[in-house]
Parts: sequence; C-alpha cells; structure tokens
Amino acid sequence: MSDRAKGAFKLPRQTTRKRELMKILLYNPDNGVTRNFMPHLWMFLLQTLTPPGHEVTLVDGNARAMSEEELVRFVRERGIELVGIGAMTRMIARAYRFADALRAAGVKVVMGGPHVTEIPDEALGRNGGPRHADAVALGEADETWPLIVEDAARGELKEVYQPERDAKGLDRKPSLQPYPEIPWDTLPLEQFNVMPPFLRPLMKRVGNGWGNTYLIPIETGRGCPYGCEFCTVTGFFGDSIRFRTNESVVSELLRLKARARRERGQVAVFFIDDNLAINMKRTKSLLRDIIAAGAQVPWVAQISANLLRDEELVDLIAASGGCWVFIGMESIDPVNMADVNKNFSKPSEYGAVLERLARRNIYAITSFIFGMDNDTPGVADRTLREIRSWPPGLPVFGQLTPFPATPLYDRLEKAGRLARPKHWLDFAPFVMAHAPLKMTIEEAGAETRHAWTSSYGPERNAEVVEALSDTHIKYRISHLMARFFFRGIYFPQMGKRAWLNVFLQNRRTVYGLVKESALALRAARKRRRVEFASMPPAQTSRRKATP
Ligand code: B12
Ligand code: SF4
Repeated sequence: MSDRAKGAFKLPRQTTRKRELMKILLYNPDNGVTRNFMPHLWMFLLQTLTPPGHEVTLVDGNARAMSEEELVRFVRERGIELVGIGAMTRMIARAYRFADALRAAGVKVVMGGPHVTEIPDEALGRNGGPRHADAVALGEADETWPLIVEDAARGELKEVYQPERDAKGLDRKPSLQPYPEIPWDTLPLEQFNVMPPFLRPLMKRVGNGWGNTYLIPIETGRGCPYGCEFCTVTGFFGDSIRFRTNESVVSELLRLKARARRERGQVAVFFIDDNLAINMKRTKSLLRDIIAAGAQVPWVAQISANLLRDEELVDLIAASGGCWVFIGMESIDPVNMADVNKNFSKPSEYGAVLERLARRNIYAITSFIFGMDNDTPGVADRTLREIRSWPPGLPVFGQLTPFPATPLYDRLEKAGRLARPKHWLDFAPFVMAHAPLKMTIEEAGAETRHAWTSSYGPERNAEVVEALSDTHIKYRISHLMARFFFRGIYFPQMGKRAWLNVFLQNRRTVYGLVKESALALRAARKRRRVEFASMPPAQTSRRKATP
C-alpha cells in the first residue's frame, strides 16, 4: 500500500479511561445515479464485528437518500456519537461533504475503504487541504474496527488505524477462516429492496414474492493476483488469495434462503469476489457443496473469460443457481489488453465463452472500458458490432480511470498526462481525467454515450427479447427487467417518473411479454383443472384434505 499516513498505532495498547456504550452509524454516500442498488458488504461486516453492547445503525445513501442537513438531523435525533463512512474514489468528494457536516455538528467521523487507504493524508487534512475525518482505517478493517470502536468509546480515538505488519513490512491480511456470521436472517433489509417502490404492489400480485426482492452481497474469498494496470484490488487485498470455508458460505446461503421462504420474498446473491473461479479446484468444490446442500439461490458473480473455457465449471455454475456472470472484457482490441496488463483475457474467445454460457441459460454482464491508448473514434460502433454477434447480454461501458495508487496512475503521472490529477475532488461522471493517445477526452465521452444509448434503447431491448424467443418466458422477463436496471448506471433513473418513462418507451415489448405470460398462466391453470378433473375420486378428496 502506498502513500500511507505516518504515525499508525501499534497493537496491543493499554486502556486508560472507562468504556462507554455508543450509538454508531455506518454510512455509505449515494452514487448520484441510481437508487436501486445492492447494499455494500462492508457495512454489514463491520456491524457484525462491532464489540457487543454498542448500537449500530446502517444507512446506505443509495437506498435512503439524505442531504447533509438531513443526515446531521438523523444523527442528532438518535444521539449517535460515532459515524463510520466508507467510499470508493468516485464518491469520495460527496463523502467528505457529509463528514464535514457531521464534524461541524460535533460528531466523530472515521473513514475507511479503498480511497482513504490510498490517500489517507487527504482525509486527515495533512496534504494542504481541509481535514474531513477524525480517524482513518487503512486497508482491511476486520481486525481494526473493534479497536476503533473501543478507543472511541473511551474518548481515545487515534488518527490512523492500520493492520499489523508482517516480517516483510506488509499488512497482515485477516484470515477469512473463521468468517463472521452476518445475521442476514434477522437484519432489517427494507431499505435494500431493489424493486422500485411504485412497482412493488404490482410485483406482489404477480406472485413468487417479486415485490420484495433483495440482492445480497456475499464474499467467498479476497485477493486477485492478476494485477491489471488500472485496478486497485491487487494492491489493496494483496496478490495472495484467502478463502472462506465451503461450510461457512453454504450456511450463509441456507440462512438467506430460509428467510426468503419465511417472508415470501426473493433473494439473489452477488458473489463479490473479484474472480470467483480464481482457484478452479476450490470453486468447483464450493459449487458442488452448494448443490449437495440444496443451497441454490439465483446468483451472479465475476469470473474472467479465460476461466470460463472449462465446460465442467459452467455446468456447475448452472446447477448451483448461477444466472449471470460479470466478465471484465475491457476491450475487443488485443493491443489495448496488453497495454493494461490484461493479456490473459483474449477478445477472440469472448463469443465462444458467451455461447457456452447461453447454452445453459446463463447470460453475461460484459464490461468494457473506452479511452484506452489504442482506441480511436468509432470504438463504440466496432464494439457494438461485435456485441451484436454474440448471445444477448448486458453490456456496460466505462472509461479508463486512473485511480490513485494504481500502476496506471503512476504511469500517466510520470508521463505528465493527467489533465485532472485529483479528478475525484471535482468528480464528473464519464469525463476522463487524462486524454487517450489517439482521441480526445470529449470524443471518449461521446463514444461512451453512444454505446449506452444504442445498447439500452427500446429498439435494442426489443431485439434482445426477440433473440431469446426460444427460451422460457422467465428468461426474457428477467432479461428485460435487468436491462431497465442497468440503463440506470448511465442514465440517471432515481424517481418514479424516470421509471415510468422507461416502461412507456418500451411499452410494446412489455405488453408482448405480459400478454404471453397471461396466456401461459391461463393455459397452466386449465391444464391443472383438466388433470384434477380426470383424477380418480379417492385422489381428489385426498388432495382437497391436504392443507
Ligand atoms: C461489489 C463491487 C461493486 C458493486 C457495487 C458496490 C456494492 N454495492 O457492493 C458494483 C458491481 C455495482 C460496483 C460498481 C462499481 N465499482 Co466496484 N467493486 C465491487 C467489489 C468487487 C467488491 C466490494 C466489496 O464489497 N468488497 C469486500 C469488502 C469487505 O471490502 P471493502 O468494501 O473494501 O471493505 C473493507 C475495507 O475497505 C474497510 N472499509 C470499507 N469501508 C469502510 C468504512 C469504514 C468506516 C471503515 C472503518 C472501514 C471500511 O473494511 C472492510 C472490511 O475489511 C470491489 C473490489 C473488491 N474486491 O473490494 C470493487 C471496487 C470497490 N469497485 C470499484 C469501481 C471503480 C467501481 C465502479 C466505479 C466501476 C465503473 N467503472 O463503473 C462502479 C461504481 C458504481 C457506482 N456508481 O457506485 C473499485 C474502486 C476503486 C476505488 N479506488 O474507488 C474496486 C475496488 C474495484 C477495482 N477494480 O479497483 N462495484
Ligand atoms: S482480474 Fe479483475 S480484480 Fe484482478 S487485477 Fe484484473 S481487474 Fe483487478
């Protein structure tokens, strides 16, 4: 980890003052684009790791939007004394504004997560700017969070908390064995229902509990050895990978499944590991254990294209509930892939990988980055042409972003190419912080806009649903709904009006699917009535008596 603040404390330390029980808030600022979002795992994890007795409230700004004033009022009304804020680089300016408002109201603020780990001096006001946090937690905070809470409770909060160092001077990474048991079966999850509120009554009538739909983040391991140039993960979590036991993952899934059954809702899981199949043997054994325990829930995970060559793995993904796979494809140009140190992923293989998944009704979220050094104007159309030759999926388009403490940041800084070296402090969505070599920042922005517009317009949505016409209707409905959610990554889609607009624009496709489902439902009911009527009387009376 680079650019660490000096003066981190050493463990263990002596206690001096009496410990008070505290009210704590863990807060994640909103991303300013979409409200329907998966909750952030760090909040649930730190809540679970908080020493007993303290009361912890979670607020995710994406699900429960508040202004700075509203958050301060919320904290005052509940007598909260300590607020923990976590944020990615993209949301850090917003996080600082919330932290400033809370500190001005006399509340202690601790910040953690990837950005403050990369530049702790910024949050602490040690690099010439204003101070935003009373304390920062660097790196993985599983072991330091309980100490932070206890120090705060005694009124002895330090400025910097970081994991102990090993003999090589590197952070000692927390083991994931044992792994804390997040009480998903009892936690209040209302704010994390991904179904937009105005659609809930309708979706409840559709049945199957779709009115209460939760997407729950679960990690089965941490770390990635690949070291792609633009990525913070190898630096943050380390290149050695740690896994939870299969039993602990399976039991978490079973508890979630039981809760969904009990509350007649739907639960899907996002395995947030950076590459779920990084250790093929272990992944297969985990998936086999999920199947053996009947712990299948619909799931999505990130897996790199090179690992999806394995037919047996793909079979196991399908059998264990895998529905969507997120693939960081980045570019269809191998020169770009080599530039960012991602040569292990081969664009020439992408089509075959997606076919292999689609044969099992598994679809892909394919992620692309524009603004790489070999990109030229027209990159969006070239990429879209390629995408259209593949089975339908959910493409997402970003731009090459130099996150602090990445090899990419260092390379561009050394070359004097950073147009906005502190781009996060004046964050502008989809505006690059450096000019690619073969096009301008404006051109990269226009390519990105074009890619999103063409991929999520009503015509493309209709085309995709049509391309899936030989699959069961449930795949087409879930595909279209996923498309409505995903367009919200680029086009702000925060209120009822925005959602209604989406439905209106896509009314033909929606109507076609609703009509087909109604006919299918009617036919199924008729079939059941005929079967029932043709049963011998003894069987029908037994059926009636069954509660
Ligand atoms: C899941 C995920 C997402 C989810 C959304 C987040 C969610 N709801 O969980 C999705 C897929 C939507 C997503 C999207 C994006 N993501 Co993302 N995502 C991740 C991923 C894979 C896992 C996050 C996670 O839960 N990790 C596990 C937990 C346990 O780790 P953690 O969050 O770091 O928390 C630990 C510590 O940081 C610390 N901590 C964290 N917060 C706090 C707060 C306090 C107070 C304290 C004390 C400690 C603390 O304690 C925790 C326990 O040790 C990470 C990579 C990774 N492996 O972390 C990338 C990552 C966070 N994403 C990243 C990026 C760049 C993005 C996007 C901007 C990508 C893009 N180009 O569009 C978008 C932005 C989305 C948006 N508009 O908000 C980067 C962030 C880099 C940075 N410096 O900001 C990461 C690190 C991946 C990378 N390639 O570098 N992402
Ligand atoms: S494979 Fe993914 S997580 Fe690993 S370094 Fe590359 S982009 Fe980051």
